[in-house]
Amino acid sequence: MNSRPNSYQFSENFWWGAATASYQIEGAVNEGGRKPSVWDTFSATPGRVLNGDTGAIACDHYHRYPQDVQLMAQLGIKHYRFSISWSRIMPDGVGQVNQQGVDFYKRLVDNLLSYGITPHATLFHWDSPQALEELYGSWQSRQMSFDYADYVMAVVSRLGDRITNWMTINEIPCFTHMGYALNQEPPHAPGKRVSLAKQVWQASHHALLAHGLGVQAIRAASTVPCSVALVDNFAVTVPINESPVHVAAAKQAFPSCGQNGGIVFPALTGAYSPVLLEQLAADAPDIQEGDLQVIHQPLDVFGFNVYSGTYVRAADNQLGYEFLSFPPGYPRLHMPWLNILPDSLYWGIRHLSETVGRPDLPVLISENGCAAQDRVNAQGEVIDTDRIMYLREHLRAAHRAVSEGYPLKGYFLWSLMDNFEWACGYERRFGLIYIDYPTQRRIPKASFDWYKECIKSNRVV
Ligand code: IFM
Repeated sequence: MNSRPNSYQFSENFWWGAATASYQIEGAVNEGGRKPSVWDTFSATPGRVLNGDTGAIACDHYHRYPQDVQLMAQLGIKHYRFSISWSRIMPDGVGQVNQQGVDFYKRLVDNLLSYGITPHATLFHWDSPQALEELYGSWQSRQMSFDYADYVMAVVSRLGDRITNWMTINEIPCFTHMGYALNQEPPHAPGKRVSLAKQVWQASHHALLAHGLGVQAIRAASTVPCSVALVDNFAVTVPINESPVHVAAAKQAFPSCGQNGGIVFPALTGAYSPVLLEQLAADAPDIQEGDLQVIHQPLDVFGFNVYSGTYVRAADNQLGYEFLSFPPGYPRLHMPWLNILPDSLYWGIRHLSETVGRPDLPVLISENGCAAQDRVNAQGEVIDTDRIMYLREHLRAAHRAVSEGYPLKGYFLWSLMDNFEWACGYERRFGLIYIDYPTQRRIPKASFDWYKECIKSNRVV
């Protein structure tokens, strides 16, 4: 008998992992045959990124990956999610494959495997080749979807012997809706402003199509059985309390929250949400015949990135619900949007099952973590108890999902180490490992030891 009912014990086969992305950690932007991505151009443009930071050096992971993999082994993770840079593999976006780029990822993956760490590769985490931005405006063009699929084919046919866990695209709303929309704060590459909402939805439709074509390309190119996922940061509606009336309101509000109705719905059900299409009216994207079948590919797992959520309550209005804004003193970590709402993790998983209607689809938390105002103390330590509190509460929510029978397979903490946090540059730190950027010294934080203990004992400590 379990004498500690609240010990938050996970099953032996729960996957404990950590995540990063190419442009945020690799650096070496002019090495190994790589050519610029939209993020090189964007971050080099004055005023785009805080303090003028760029990913030119980042964590220098391109050179220091052996040390970073050693730290992963020390942490005890058995799963590592990273991304492959399109600009390293196909520097011009299309055509010639750059063998030096392929070789870098082979070295990294072989190193991971030698420590018994399973690689999970994201094929696109925002750093698309600048050449395609110049050629046809990247995601504004339908051609981008087909070029992405060719790139995927090139990667999987070369690395599919050692990587069997693939994630097509990370967070479509960010590089489309945030990349093109008017008044986007903070700005996001490519940072080109379009004049109509329809053009923004068209860009995300192209990204969905790329995902579908990418899944087909992975399955065609992999010579061994593999797992394929889409990663999305859909918006989570959280009931103000769990009485039936507010739970119903949270479900009803879900398709209209963020871009849910136009991204997670078509990807997982094969149709844009009718509620969203009605709201969008003339702003809805043009959908060609057959697109939705391509987009709605069978997946092996769904990657859910979760950081916060939106409270909803039932309301006596036409919709039957209302979204609630956060009160001024609501607890928040070190990003303007990082309101602490750990129930989002549980509710996101439950919505996938009950609201999107996919209880059959296994889920991975592909990102969860927080930025904190980390400081190295006089003893040379970083005591990030705020991060530990945030993570602990989210893992408890993950445990609730598992214990209620939802199909959660594992958890990837964002992030293994501090890195280039896009428009916020290096000022915002999400890592378990502190990076002293001037020296590139790695300092495991208190949260590193805490997570290590969770992994070792397979429970939330
Ligand atoms: O750093 C990002 C990551 O690239 C995508 N998901 C959110 C993280 C924190 O903002």
